[in-house]
Amino acid sequence: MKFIDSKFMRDICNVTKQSYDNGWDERNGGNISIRITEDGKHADLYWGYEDGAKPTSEFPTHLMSHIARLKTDKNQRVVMHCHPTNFIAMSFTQTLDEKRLSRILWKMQAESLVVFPEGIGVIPYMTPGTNEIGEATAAKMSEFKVVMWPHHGIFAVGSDPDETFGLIETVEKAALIFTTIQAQGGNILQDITNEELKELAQAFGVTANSKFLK
Ligand code: 2HA
Ligand code: ZN
Repeated sequence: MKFIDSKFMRDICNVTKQSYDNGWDERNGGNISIRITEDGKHADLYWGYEDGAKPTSEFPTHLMSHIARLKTDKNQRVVMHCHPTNFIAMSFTQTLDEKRLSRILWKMQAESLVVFPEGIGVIPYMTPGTNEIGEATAAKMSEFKVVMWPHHGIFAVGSDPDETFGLIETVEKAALIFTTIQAQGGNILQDITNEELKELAQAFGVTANSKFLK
């Protein structure tokens, strides 16, 4: 019996290939999981796990993030992790402040706030693959769909692989624009104002994180 529909399987192949082609999954970097909606009593092996291979080292974060999102939005069944270059670079040059980083990313393009109106969560740098980083990420996942892992990458959630990858792409595009601005001298002559962010949220019917708009 198959517990995941074939469209999801195809979409996983497509988004992981795109992520690799974008340079966000060097070597064995990146991982993705889908919470299946069965009774939890069955497992179905589609491929792999041969010659002693094990699930991703980030399994604790995937599992705990699914548990966290299930309480917030049970339709969000996909958790994806990868290493978007410009987003990671910002974790070196910018203070690790959720409000500040969220506002920078929101202001880089008019789409940003519409795609991640909660802003982004940020955890401190922690050793990957540990239960501790899983717990810290899951704690953020109750409020945010996107969590920055400083000096490492991104964790994002969504209702299907395409939506989740689209979220990562949007965040990374904003980070790329920020990087390009710095490369052009960093002198911003005009940008999207806080008032305009509020208007954007209203126009698109999304609830922006009010703590980050104050
Ligand atoms: O699974 O990206 O963080 C490879 C990784 C670990
Ligand atoms: Zn990683």
